[in-house]
Amino acid sequence: MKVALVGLPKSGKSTLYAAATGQRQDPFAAPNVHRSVVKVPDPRLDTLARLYHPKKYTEATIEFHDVPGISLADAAGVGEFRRLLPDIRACDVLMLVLRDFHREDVPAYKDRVNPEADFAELWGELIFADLDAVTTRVERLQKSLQKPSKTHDQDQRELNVLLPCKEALENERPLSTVLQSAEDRKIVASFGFLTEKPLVAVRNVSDDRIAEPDRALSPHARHNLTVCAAAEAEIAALDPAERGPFLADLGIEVPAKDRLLRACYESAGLISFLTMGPDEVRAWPIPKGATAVEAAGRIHSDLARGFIRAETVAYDDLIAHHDLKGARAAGKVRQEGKTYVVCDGDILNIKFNV
Ligand SMILES: Nc1nc2c(ncn2[C@@H]2O[C@H](COP(=O)(O)OP(=O)(O)OP(=O)(O)O)[C@@H](O)[C@H]2O)c(=O)[nH]1
Ligand SMILES: [Mg+2]
Repeated sequence: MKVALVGLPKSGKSTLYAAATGQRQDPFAAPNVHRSVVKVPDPRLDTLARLYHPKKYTEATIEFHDVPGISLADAAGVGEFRRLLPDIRACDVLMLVLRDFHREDVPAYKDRVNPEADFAELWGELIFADLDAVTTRVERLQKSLQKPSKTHDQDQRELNVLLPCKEALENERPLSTVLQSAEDRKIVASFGFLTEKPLVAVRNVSDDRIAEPDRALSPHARHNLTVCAAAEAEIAALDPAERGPFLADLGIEVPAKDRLLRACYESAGLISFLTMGPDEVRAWPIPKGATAVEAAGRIHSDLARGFIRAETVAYDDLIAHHDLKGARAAGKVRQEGKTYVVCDGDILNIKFNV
């Protein structure tokens, strides 16, 4: 999964990126997108690794993209946003970083500190960028449909999906409310529409307000987090042993990194299934509602193609009966078919034949 940190200039994106990834940005680096992969900690994997001593241990990962600030105040800023758009469109989740701290030495965008207003401004820009892409494509399709062509039926299908999209965007409704069926989403997937992606709103507060509760900034955000990016970046840089006392001192229970990762996972509608063996224990992200054969395909296309059944045990059942042998004796190991809907924490052993 890829997550784009997006926001107005100097809202604290690179600082939040440091908090999430441990990678500090060189302040003099060129204003390009920076990427870093973060392992998603999963205590269930730790336990399985202790039980089975595998050679390898593989967490799910999230790739964060630190996008330079989007300034919409002038033509140069709008041009810069255009340049950055393909990278943002390639991400699965948009994390909007909204400034809610005052600092004399770091001028605020439009001289205001107002996360709600900043959200609304960014939101308008997301809608506009999608509308721009849809309008251009609709015009092109309408033109090509006037002449006979090999792609006529395909173009007509695409137009049928895009016209309601255009109407929604003109009424400032996001595409997540229009593109309901998997089929429609597939037809327009290559656009990477911004208003189709889940949004996580992060309100970046100053150190003295670090304990403020999360606050909804917009009904369009699936998750709203209150974070002090500057303090959290320091926390991320600490030795794990030093972290506990530092957090307690600040009055924080969970470091921002964990909250950010969880919000990304949940907003993208992902769960994890697990695999284990002498070679590797591993967590695999899949969409909620995915079936056993889809989970198998996530591991390797051969496993989906030659799928016979999935030997399945819930992680909690395995632990309650100490190990696989115990779980089996208690009748907790099930044989599931292709259409079984995988649950978070299912340990799967795919039987296949190709
Ligand atoms: N007090 C305080 N300062 C912060 C916080 N987050 C960021 N800053 C400061 O604000 C300045 C800008 O932070 P960055 O993280 O570089 O902001 P940015 O959004 O990446 O900036 P651009 O990429 O230029 O748009 C830096 O001097 C940070 O130290 C915060 O939570 N509290
Ligand atoms: Mg930055």
